[in-house]
Amino acid sequence: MLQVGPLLPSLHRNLREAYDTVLLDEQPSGHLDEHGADYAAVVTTARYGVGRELMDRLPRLKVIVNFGVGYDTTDVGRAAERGIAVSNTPDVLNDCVADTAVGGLIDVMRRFAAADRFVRRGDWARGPFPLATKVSGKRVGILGLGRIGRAIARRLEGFDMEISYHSRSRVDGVPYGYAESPEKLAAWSDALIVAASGGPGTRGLVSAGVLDALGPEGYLVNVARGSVVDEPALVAALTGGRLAGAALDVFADEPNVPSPLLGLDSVLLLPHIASATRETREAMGELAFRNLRSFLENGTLVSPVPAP
Ligand code: 8YV
Repeated sequence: MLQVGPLLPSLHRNLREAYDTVLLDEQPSGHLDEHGADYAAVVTTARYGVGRELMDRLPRLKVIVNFGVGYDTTDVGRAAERGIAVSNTPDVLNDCVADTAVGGLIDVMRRFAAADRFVRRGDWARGPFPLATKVSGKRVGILGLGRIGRAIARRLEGFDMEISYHSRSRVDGVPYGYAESPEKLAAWSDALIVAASGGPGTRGLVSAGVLDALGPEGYLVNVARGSVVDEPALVAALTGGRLAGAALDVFADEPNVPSPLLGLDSVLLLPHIASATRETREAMGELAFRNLRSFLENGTLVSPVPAP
């Protein structure tokens, strides 16, 4: 089994104990020229994945086990062509990602992190912190009403918020309004939460036009992928005062954060931590391990990614 990228220590340990595990990072360059055909299984994370180039160097590959719900770093189209099975870790992280989205929304509207900086700077002695924006009762648009989007919506109901969404298609049986386009959703919303999956289908979905529709009183929260938002347009809107604020857990080129955002008090910047609790990461590791074991024992995955 080939490990691509660092893994959660407990997952790494379990893999090493159960299987002959080779870390690609520790191999000399050219390792795959000689040994590429030795590997039937790869375990990786959503951060690294298996792109086309790496996949093509593994001619006997049968399974890619991805730690993470997102699999935009793996070329699933190519995997399907080659009959390579791919798994991810859905559901077990819904709560933590939804908690982070709601926490980010409240933080950026009430400006808690900015207020904390205000106190630490000693500014309180010079006067009160400027008034912020009320959270409860506001209109929130959710872009992508999958499992995580629905977990976010359920939480927002507790804040008496009005909720609408836009997804590729309408979701049956939910009590939320459907907007025909991201622009229409943004125009209606006080805050827009991005919970759509990454990948080519959603690249730049939150465009300059969507940000304009959200407007100077609007807030953006992104717990999905940096690629879903036109990042230069977002930076321009925030620095130009055409958006009230943003809570961002994901960026186009992690770990690099656009430098103009670093000095902005209206932005909450998080280092891709939405799923990063001990409980959730352990559950993700267990699910990844069960996927590999199941595939190697009986050729089936516990949580296969949907067909592309
Ligand atoms: C993790 C994520 O940070 O699940 C995902 O898609 O983005 C996060 O949960 C990631 O899996 C770690 O590589």
